Amino acid sequence: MDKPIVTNTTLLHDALQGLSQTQKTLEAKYFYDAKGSALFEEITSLPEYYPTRTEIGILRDHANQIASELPPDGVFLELGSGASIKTRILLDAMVSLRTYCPLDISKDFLEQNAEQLRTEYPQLNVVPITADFMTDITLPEALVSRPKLVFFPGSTIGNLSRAEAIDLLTRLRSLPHVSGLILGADMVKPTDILIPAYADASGVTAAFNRNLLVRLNRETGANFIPEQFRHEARWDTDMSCIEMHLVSTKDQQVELGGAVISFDKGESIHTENSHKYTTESLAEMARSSGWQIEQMIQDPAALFSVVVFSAAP
Ligand code: AVJ
Repeated sequence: MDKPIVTNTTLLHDALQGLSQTQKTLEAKYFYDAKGSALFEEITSLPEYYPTRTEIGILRDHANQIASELPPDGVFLELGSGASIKTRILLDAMVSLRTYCPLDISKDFLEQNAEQLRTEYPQLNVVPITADFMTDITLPEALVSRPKLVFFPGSTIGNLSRAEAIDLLTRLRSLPHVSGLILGADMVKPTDILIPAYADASGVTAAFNRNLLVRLNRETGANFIPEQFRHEARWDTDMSCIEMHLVSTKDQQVELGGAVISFDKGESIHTENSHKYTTESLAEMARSSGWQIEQMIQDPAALFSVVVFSAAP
């Protein structure tokens, strides 16, 4: 038998680790290869997937009010790609902004988007920072003493556990000269809205979920048959969390990095958590991380919140 070709040893290591647990898991961060990123883009315009369009609506309707949070000579620091329409809505409203720092783990993506923004906003100093905000947020020396407003949109925070979210918010609160944080957070709502948002009728989210297995096959030489796993979205009431799973449709075995992984029919791989919040749980997170909630801006149906945190003591 030929030895499978492994091009991503970190992915192989993490997958072996996750798939050897009682509840098999794969980490959601691995969704975003080129194909996965394109599928996520497609998800954001699905009729069932309300978060992106709702957050954009809130940002548009309250752009000036949010932009007024920028302190004089402030740096606007965004966690995430900075590629999006959301960034531009706020950049357009922040007429006095001189320095914009997108922070992202993917260097190529960052540089490409930074170049694009420099042409669109010639007066703006775009300073991309390649970093994993889950481990370290180190700013260039020239920016350390400048006042800062942080932007963390998209309910990306929802992927984090409660403890991880509080740890991140605490680290953001302790950035030198930080004055505020604009956070996008998705709210708890009835399951007849939540479940279809994560299990759409046209099957795009299912393809996004199964693409993890396609990626594992390509980058670790595994031999998953993606069609033999069914996409499922579940609501965990206690955790206020949507869980995505890939459920094995039969007893089967998969080879991965020299190991054989057995699946019983009906056994699942847990692939993502997407936490949903309430005004109370957001207030509690703020308290636990040293932030003050200044405003909680919502759409009329209260599906999504853009929360304005201030560092005021
Ligand atoms: C990118 C983490 C905000 O949780 O809604 C969308 C990812 N997963 N559909 C979310 C996702 C399935 C998304 N976040």
